[in-house]
Formats: sequence, structure tokens, C-alpha cells
Amino acid sequence: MIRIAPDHDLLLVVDVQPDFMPGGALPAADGDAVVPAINRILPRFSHAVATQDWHPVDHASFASQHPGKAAFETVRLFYGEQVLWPDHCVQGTPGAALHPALDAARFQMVLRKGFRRAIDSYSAFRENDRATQTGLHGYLAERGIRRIFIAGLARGYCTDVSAEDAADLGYQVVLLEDACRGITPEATAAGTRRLRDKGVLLARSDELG
Ligand code: VGL
Ligand code: ZN
Repeated sequence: MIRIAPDHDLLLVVDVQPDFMPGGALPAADGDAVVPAINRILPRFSHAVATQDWHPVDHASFASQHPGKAAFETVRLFYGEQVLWPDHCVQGTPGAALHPALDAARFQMVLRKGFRRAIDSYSAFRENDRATQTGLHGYLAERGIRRIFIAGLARGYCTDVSAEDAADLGYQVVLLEDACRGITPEATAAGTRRLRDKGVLLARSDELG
């Protein structure tokens, strides 16, 4: 059992948006399954924040912006290697909304990321140039958060890079495996190895007491 400490624990819900669900632009297999799992645990937390992937139509991570390149290939952007994605989570489109069944009234803050054309952002803390800060660390520090539970989409990318950055920033981090889904099994497995290296605890949402 993991006992939730109301003052110091936060649930970070990452990118639970229709474009990452089956039928969406960049689906995680069985992505919808995270919604009831997250709704079940949200009332237990007195601190909850969501992230929302939120790209301009001509975002540099979109394969459509790189003639001759296909989705899932990589390019070099000014900050290094970037995976190219199908167009997804375009600002203001239905696919970019928070999932309609998510109990979003419980989020005290929704942090939008990936909104600069030239820089992608997997992490809720730092964009992919690894220099641009989102401000989330300052927000959580001011609120006295010490431990972060992570749920959402997608394993290997936004959930995992957020967890790694949180661990690097000195938070205790718990990734709730049953409340996350991935885009590919390979990316999920690679993410799991990186999380273990960082000391992130992998747990299940039914272990929360
Ligand atoms: C994500 C790829 C591109 C994610 C977002 O939420 O994991 N992955 N944009
Ligand atoms: Zn994205």
C-alpha cells in the first residue's frame, strides 16, 4: 500500500486527449482505458494538475512540415534529434481537448506544452531543447509538493520524460502503470528501463491507500 499524503502528493495527468486515443491522430493502444482509472483516483488527491499537448498547425514535430519525411522517422532540429509525428493536438481542435470523460473539474491547473512552433515538449517540466522551462517546478515547489504520481499518455514519451525530469528535480516519483498506455511496446519498454535507472517507482493505482 502507498499512503497518499494530501499536503505533499500530486497527481500529474499527462496528455489525456482524443488524438492519443484509438481513432485519433497518434493513438496509444487502448488509450481510453486510462480515463476510468484516472477518474477513480483523482478524488483521493488534493493536488492535481493536467498537461495538454497543444501544437500550432505548422509545428516542427509534424512530419507534414518536412518534405520527403514520413511520420516516425527522425530529423535534426536545432536542439538535436526529433521524432516526427502525424499532425496531432492542433491548438483548438477537438483532438486537442482534454478527453470529454475525464473528470477535469478536479485539475487546479492545466499546463499546455508544445505550443512553440520550433520546439517539441514531451516533458511537463522542460521542452525538448532541454533548456526552456515550463514553470511547473516553480509552481509545485511553491505548493510544497514532494511526491508526484504520474498517469496518462504516452509511455516512452510524455509520461516517462516527465517522470525522469521530476526525478532529476528531486521529487519522489511514482508512475501508475495501469493508468498509462504507450504508442509502441518498444518505446514503453525503453521508457521503463530509463525510469528504473532514475529510481522512479512503478506501481498500480489499486496500491494507493
Ligand atoms: C506525445 C508524441 C508527440 C505524448 C505527444 O503525449 O506522449 N508523444 N506528442
Ligand atoms: Zn505532441
